[in-house]
Amino acid sequence: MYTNLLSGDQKQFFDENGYLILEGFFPAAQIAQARARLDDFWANRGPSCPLVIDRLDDGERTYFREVANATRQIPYKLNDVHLEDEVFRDLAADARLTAVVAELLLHTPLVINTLLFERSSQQPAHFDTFFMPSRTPNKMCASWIAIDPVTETNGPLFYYPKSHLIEPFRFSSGDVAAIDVEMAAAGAHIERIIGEYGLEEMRFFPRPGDVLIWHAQLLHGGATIIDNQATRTSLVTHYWTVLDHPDPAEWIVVGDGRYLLRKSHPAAIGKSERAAVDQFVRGLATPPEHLVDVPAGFDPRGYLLHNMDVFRAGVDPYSHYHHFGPKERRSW
Ligand SMILES: O=C(O)CCC(=O)C(=O)O
Ligand SMILES: [Fe+2]
Repeated sequence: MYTNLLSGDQKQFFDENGYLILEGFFPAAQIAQARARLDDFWANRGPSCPLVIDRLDDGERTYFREVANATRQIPYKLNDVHLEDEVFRDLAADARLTAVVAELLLHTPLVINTLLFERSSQQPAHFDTFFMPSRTPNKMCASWIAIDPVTETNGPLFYYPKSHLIEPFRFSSGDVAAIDVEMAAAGAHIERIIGEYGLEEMRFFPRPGDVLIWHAQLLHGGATIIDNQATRTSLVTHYWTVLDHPDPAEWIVVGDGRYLLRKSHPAAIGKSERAAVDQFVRGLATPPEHLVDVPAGFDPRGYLLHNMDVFRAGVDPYSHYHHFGPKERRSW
């Protein structure tokens, strides 16, 4: 186990600014291996490959094994490659990187997902807590590992230093987790705080092997792609801590005490079916009081999207989780 990898100045910088850049963190050979592995993925997508790919132009989610080779030319995101491949797992859960994350979160990190991009997400400014709030507030951060060099033309990651210090936006639930129909209001709030606090946009122009770590509440996004020919491969890893999943049955432990959340790959769900899930969730009553073992922060939408058999059977996600969730190791 590594300890004290960060200087006091680095920790203070992270606390004050909401991000930290680690130049030359990964050796060139390891990064070259990751780039080659991505080519392998595309060349050898077997019928049993469970990976799911999101097209970022139309939001369509498909099984990686089913998409045409031409899909590689549009912005896309491959989900959770770390569960299938040790090269990416060893980046996301690198012993030194997770030790750094542990020093920032003051607890043992748990890899909850990885997103492998070959181009910018072109995602507008957002907080990751919209989509994956940790159950223990602020015990979350993300790492962004550069696999390709980044320039102005291939859609750099952008971020707003110190934005993590601003009171978080709360949806009508009182929570930071996004409610789909309120995203326009969240976007307007973001525009407003950028002006009000005079937040300054910074862009990350890393060399391969550089890493940027951001705080759960740091405002960031992916810049517009100017040159679509120039790839901008990067691996994003989101970490919670083991506090959020205290049951060791939920961990995959690798090497010397590095923890991945044990989870299944999401199902590939078309846009119309996803809209049907959203509608179903909007119509749900709050959980009946006797369902006491539904954990705080339980996400009924996420539960259905991960367990489409439950949705297709028309079963209430709270009730299903209560009766079968933990027993059947259902993820959400
Ligand atoms: O790299 C990007 O384009 C942004 C990625 C991002 O915001 C994320 O994965 O949380
Ligand atoms: Fe993000």
